[in-house]
Amino acid sequence: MTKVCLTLTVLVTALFGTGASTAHAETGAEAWLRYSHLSPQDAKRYERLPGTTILLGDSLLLKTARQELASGIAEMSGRTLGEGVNLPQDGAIVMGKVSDLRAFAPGLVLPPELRADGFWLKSATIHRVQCLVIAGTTDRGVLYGTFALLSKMARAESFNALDEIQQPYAPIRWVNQWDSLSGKIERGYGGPSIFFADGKVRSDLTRARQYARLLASIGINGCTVNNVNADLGILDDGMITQIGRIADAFRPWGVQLALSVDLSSPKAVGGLDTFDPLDPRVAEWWRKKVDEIYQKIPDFGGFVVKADSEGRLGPSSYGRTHADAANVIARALKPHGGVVFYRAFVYNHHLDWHDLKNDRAKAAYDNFHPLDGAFDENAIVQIKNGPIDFQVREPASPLFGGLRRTNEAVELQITQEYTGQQRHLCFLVPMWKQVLDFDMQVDDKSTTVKGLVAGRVFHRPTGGFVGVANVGMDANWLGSPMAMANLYGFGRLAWNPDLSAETIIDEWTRLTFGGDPLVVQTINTMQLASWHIYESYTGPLGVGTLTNITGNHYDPGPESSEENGWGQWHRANHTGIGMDRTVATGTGYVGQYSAAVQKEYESLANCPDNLLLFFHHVAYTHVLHNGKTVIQHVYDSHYDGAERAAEFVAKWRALQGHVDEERYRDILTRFEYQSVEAKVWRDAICSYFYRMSGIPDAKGRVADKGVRSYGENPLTPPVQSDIRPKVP
Ligand code: GCV
Repeated sequence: MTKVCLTLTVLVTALFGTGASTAHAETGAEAWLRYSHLSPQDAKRYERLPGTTILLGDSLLLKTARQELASGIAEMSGRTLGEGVNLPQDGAIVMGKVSDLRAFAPGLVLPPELRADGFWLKSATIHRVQCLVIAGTTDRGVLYGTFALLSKMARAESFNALDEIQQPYAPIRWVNQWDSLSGKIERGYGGPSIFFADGKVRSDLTRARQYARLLASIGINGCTVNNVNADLGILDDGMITQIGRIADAFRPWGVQLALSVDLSSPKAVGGLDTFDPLDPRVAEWWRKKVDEIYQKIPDFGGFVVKADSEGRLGPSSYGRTHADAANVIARALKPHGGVVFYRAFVYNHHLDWHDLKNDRAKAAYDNFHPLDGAFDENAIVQIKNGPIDFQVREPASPLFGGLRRTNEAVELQITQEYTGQQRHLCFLVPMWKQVLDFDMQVDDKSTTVKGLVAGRVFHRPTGGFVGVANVGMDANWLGSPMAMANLYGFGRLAWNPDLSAETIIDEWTRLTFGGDPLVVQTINTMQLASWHIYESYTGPLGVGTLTNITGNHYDPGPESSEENGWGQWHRANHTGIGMDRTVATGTGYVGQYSAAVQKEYESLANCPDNLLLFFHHVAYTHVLHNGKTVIQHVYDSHYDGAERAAEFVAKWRALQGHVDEERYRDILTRFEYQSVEAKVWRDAICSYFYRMSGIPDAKGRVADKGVRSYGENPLTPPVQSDIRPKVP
């Protein structure tokens, strides 16, 4: 299997860089850009598609767009597009900026002003000839319009009377990679880095080019290539020259490259005796370093900074604020148009857990709310979706509603660190949507998280969406073909957070597996149910994490997530469970929300069951809104979740013969593994709470299986990567 994958990878790699794809070797490498040959019936819809492209301009991005269109159409329909300058009698596909279209087709009524990178797809008559227009406000917009058109064709949507405007919800639509120069990826489950190996940039950057193409196809316009726990060597002169090669690979796809940097760099590698952000020598150091970067990478995007967090140095070393730290870098970037993302993931990981008022969840708001208005206009505070750390369910971080005069971006985690590490199916779009749609009710007005981060609520100059992706060298990018729905979904939501999870998964499934109704219906249903199922057999009722928090963040480990400084999670004891975060009797975290949201979370009566244990400590016998006691719900949820996870196997088996054999087998093995793993979780967690509470399961299923909280799974999923955590 591995050998086959490798051989196919080489084949794909050889052909894929320019946008041309292969004869569809089913490794998952092409992800949603498969451009499968259309059935004769579907192909009929596109018979009248013009056979010539006319490009209004000659920029690199426009040329990329034309090439992508030509190769996509050739693969799907077998037709070869010609390239023209003048309109032929049988029409043309006209591609260019709206501003250039005005001159080319003066009679055409153009759409009202679009935002940057927006596009217009229009079936139009130009000079009495029937044409198809792909127009963008920017060259990047034309490329995005091209991908949108090809996606429609791949899903057999008609182009008749096409008249569609799309524009991005926010200017920032970035991914972060947590790659280190050694080639390892922190929390990466899809193989080693596509950018770095052995302390250097890889000599072959084919995968980086392919990645940029995938990102562009879903509207992502920036990528930070190295870990937020940044290697100090990333800013070495020689390294910047090497990194320039990655930027070259990204450029044709309109993806800006950015770097994570360590705040202590001026001292650690810059030869200064300080990194105090208010020291003029430090400001000068950053200015020179940034100038040097822009000389080599003129379209450089900017920096991401993790400071005073999990052992990284920060402004507290000099009694300075996070705004001081962000601004010294922002000012160096400003003349070049770059931005700095300053992460709000700042907390004390040595909290005294004996003190019940201590609460890691409060940290981001406590640290950043007082600094509102102190950040420069090209600084963006990057905020994780929840107040803790990418758990299976958290409320939206109150910090989103706590900044009015500061740019914000939401940080979502595509790589499934706490949600099954790509070995379990867990489609995260429904979870992300709950956060993005959450109404913070600032000033008693409708103020959704998506509106806040996009800068729409408080009229900020920039902001948006960041996803921690962590793709790797595995042929299928994330280690599992099904997990790619999360990367696709992130891009689609960053482009348009109003899209429903149903729409997004339906697009993804059709593009990834084709339009067979049984396949589409089965995969869509499984994906849409998967987050809830995973939550049911791992950590229901908003209990946070029950995973092994001090180890691999994967196995069940409810004991490990208590009584340590890294955070207080579930506070289970012999009488009750949950973390009291109320204002009245708890840590006071609830007080960080607007008054209207506080009302929802502060009282047991209003708090939704699915977040109960995040906000309240209750007796095991407390009765939920759904009528069950907490302990019985815990038991039932784990049994139900494990059963539903096991059903994935039979559902998938029904697709044999409808999905190519290679992906069919690969995914089947994963579901078989997951079905066993879900039972391991069920037994570990039920057993733990039975020991804790002493209350038997009303249905007689639960027994005390001993203190070791996780069992053995004899199955292993197919592993393409050599750096996955080992199954215990
Ligand atoms: C990159 C969590 C992860 C870390 C990660 C950190 C962060 O703690 O476990 O691996 O570090 O978040 O987001 O900075």
